Amino acid sequence: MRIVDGQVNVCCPGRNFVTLKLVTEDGVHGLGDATLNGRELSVASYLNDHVVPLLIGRDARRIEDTWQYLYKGAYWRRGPVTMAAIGAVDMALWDILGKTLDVPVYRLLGGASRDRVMVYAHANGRTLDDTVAAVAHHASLGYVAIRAQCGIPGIPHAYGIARGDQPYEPAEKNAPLETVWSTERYLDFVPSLFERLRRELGQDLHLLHDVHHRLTPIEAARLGKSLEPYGLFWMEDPVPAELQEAFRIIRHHTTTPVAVGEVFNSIFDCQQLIQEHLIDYIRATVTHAGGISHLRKIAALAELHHVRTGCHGATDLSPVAMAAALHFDLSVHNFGIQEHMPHSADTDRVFPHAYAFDAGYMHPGEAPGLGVDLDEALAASFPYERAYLPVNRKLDGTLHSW
Ligand code: CS2
Ligand code: MG
Repeated sequence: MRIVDGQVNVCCPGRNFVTLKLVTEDGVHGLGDATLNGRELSVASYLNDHVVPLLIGRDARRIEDTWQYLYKGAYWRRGPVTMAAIGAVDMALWDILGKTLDVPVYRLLGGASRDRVMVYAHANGRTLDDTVAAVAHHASLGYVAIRAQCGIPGIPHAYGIARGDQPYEPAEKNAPLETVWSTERYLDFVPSLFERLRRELGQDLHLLHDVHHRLTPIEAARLGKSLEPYGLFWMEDPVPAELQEAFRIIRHHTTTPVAVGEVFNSIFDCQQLIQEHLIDYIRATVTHAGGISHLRKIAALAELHHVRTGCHGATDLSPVAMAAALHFDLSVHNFGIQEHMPHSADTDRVFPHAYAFDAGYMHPGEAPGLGVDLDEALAASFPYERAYLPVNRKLDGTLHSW
């Protein structure tokens, strides 16, 4: 079953997506998501110029060997561009295998370990009142786990808050938006949000919060400690994670569970975090961490150390990645939770899919392969638009972590 063609589709049905399509000599095609938010065209070039020519003529069934060939053969290992490209190839090959055998991908991964996949929603608001209302609204939609982000008094455009009446979308068209940050105001304010959420909405909901890499370890320890009375499901990305040993400081001071890894691209980014039990949830995902094959290795290491998965699932991961994540989530034993940020109606039309949401849970569906397609004619009506994630400065103008 030789690969005879590979095409890279770049489209913008509300936000940019890069999709790899591989075709076999039997006319079966598979899709992979290669979207790297704000740096999309670099992965498109990596695939078009350097990877697709190597795939022509290869046996599409040799998924692991192709992964090793692209990873080790490049000499230049790891990095988000390389790993997103390899991830897209890997997803496309699992998709092809499932279609060829006429089974959904999760069956090839050992079958379902659970009946359905718990997901968490995003709720955000400019004020405490707005945020409490947004969390209550998502609970009324059936979500059992909700991430709460709130505007901070005195901080314009706090992280994770929608602008105007639009749904929250991290990237901005043209130049990056410059936002302002104050650790002091944030640390003073955030506990009041969760105190109110618990008081008004009770103990049953799983509540999550994303710090977006903005604190130092001792500040993160203080935040975790101050949130302990509210029993969070997790505190996400409390500090930049390049320095894995820094998490020892957080761990030493607080029992608030820690989730990390949406920017990780390989098992080596989280090896120490997992082996030393410094985190509770690993958020690496199929696109940016080298596809289903590599993510399963991360999950297997995590399983040994009581760490569960919590895959990144923001809107910059396309429906192809969402489907792949759901097949992974359904099958892997140490699954924890899956992020779910619904895509725009245009995105859902460009990528028709078999996966579905029902009362706080999702399922990848029973279609063969990943169960997602790409409407290329429709995608062509949404051409690429340059967009960037915001940058973040302290009150005195110093560039801060984003
Ligand atoms: C966020 C994302 O979903 C999350 O947890 O951190 O919104 C993130 O900012 C984007 O996905 C970056 O591409
Ligand atoms: Mg995050």
